Amino acid sequence: MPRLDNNRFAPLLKDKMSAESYRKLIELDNESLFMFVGEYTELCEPDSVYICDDSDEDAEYIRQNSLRGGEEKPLAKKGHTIHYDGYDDQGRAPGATKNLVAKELLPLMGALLAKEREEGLAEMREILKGIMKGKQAIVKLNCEGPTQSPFSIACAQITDSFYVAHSEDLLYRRGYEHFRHMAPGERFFRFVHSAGRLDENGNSIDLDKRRIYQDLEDFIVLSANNQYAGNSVGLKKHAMRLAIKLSGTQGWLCEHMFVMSVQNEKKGRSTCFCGAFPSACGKTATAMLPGEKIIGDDIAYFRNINGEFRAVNVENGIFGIIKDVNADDDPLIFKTLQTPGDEIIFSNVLTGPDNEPYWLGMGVDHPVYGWSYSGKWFEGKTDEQNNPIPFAHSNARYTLRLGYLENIDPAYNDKNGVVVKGIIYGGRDSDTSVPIEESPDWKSGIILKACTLESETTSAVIGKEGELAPQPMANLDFISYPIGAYITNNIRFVEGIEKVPRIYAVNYFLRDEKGHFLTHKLAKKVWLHWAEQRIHNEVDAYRTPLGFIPKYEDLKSLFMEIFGEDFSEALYKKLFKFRIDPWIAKISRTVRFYTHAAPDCPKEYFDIWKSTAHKLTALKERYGRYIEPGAYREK
Ligand code: SPV
Ligand code: MN
Repeated sequence: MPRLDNNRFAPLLKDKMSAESYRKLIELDNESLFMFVGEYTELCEPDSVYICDDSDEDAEYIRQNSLRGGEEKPLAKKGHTIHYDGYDDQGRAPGATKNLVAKELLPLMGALLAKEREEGLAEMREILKGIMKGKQAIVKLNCEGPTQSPFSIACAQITDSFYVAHSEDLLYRRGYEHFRHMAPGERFFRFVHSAGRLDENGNSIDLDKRRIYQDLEDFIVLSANNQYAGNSVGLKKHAMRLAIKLSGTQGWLCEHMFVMSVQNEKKGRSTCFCGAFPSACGKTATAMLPGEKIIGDDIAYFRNINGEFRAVNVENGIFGIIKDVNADDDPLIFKTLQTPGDEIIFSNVLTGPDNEPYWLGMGVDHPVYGWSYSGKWFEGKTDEQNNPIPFAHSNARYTLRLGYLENIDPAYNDKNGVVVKGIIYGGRDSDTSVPIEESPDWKSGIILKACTLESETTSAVIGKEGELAPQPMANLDFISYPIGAYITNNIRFVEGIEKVPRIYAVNYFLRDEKGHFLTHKLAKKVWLHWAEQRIHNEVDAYRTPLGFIPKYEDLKSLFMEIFGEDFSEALYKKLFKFRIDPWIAKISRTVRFYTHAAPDCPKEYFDIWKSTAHKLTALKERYGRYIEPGAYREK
């Protein structure tokens, strides 16, 4: 391959790589890839560079090195390992995360994380200079979506963390062969990550220099001085921000959504739903419902393929929140997490004296001492402010391949994706939205169900927990171009789609006056089966000011059929009454939010929110504070 051998980086790369690695790189005959590896090898100065192909030998090389260097430690069960992110590095770090955009675009970015591009790149060059000294850099090629499909986006990651490379091997489809088949000059996403200087426990020291900068012009993300996968694993949230930007210019969508199919055994049919929920609001639990089939739990690409609304799961694994995963609430994941032989990385949970992992809400007694994200842990341990340190972090996670799950949908690898019939938007509120409501149409679904989504903040993001925050499409942290245009692209995506999916809003978190949840965790299965029946035009519904809700009898039958459980009419009325005041308040928060968050938001959307609030205010005169299910009449 003389062409690349003459490249200005060839001598450097030959020097840093084994002959085998160099051969793997040069065989791909991809000049951009060669330049990318060369440029960042020159800047980051690793001692050596290892190029991975798709072989199991290379996957094992990564795994073994992660263990050898102490980034992961073996747990009692075969294949299970534990990784600890450093203290204060256990969630996404929005303060350190920026979308790098041209100066002219900055005023339109509103609430989005943004920084002037040239300034950001210069800052990163400083931080990355020599950052990999003393370490090996691993170059790993993966693919977003099934390989060689209309959805595929090839990705190249350089990292000095074997844990990050190992996570990518579990979470994404291997992409070396995909690169081999790419057309000359075809775009791919590029990621550079360094954990930076490490302390004696292998944790990143320079958290003050933690940065995650996405260059949206060049489709490259630079990440330094962190380990938490949401900050370090290129193909996850970094690629998502790049894909959102790219999709916005190409007419497809990248959404923060699970993909799953509801199984109606009686009718012998499988119906695909996608759902957006902010972090820790029941997304994985919905995707993993017992008796249904999972395709993915976090990120979906949507494309119009021959007039059909089709989706793929971008990923090949799950990086899931482990808190509250127990035998009763999430039986399938719980069982998988106990299965020896499966390759599973646990992170930020307690390692007990028996070398088993223990997490919050596991449903078993945990040991009174062990090793945890705060180091050596013992019952009663407190931090500097005298606050108790829990034995495991509330954003502790598990990382595993989807293929380990017994409920995987056989369609999950289909190159053209699956046809989507329903879209769900789910937030977390204790007193506003009903458990499930169907939107009258796509556009109002986007404006009144997706754009009004809010959530109480959780530990998936570093910062204060429990505050109500707007979360357009559950995607606020990942939208990478002005929000108004993003909403419009969502609305317009269905132009030319023959059968437009129905949109549903769900809320699993309604509480009674004493603060107790009104339904058990698996009740979501009933809401989904109701939506499935609606899609197949088998159940009627009551009109509400914002859409349609189930009738009592239909839910009663479903609770009986699915759980053998009685569902009382009193509970139904409590759950499904339309709460006018909280909705008016929600809409006024929405208007306030978009006014500052989305400077490019079209007036039309504000008009819809404002007229909805007026309509609700008028309805209060007629119905009082609540509208009982079935009582509402459209004028
Ligand atoms: C989320 O918080 O939405 C996640 C985990 O999926 S992270 O990778 O941290 O974004
Ligand atoms: Mn997510």
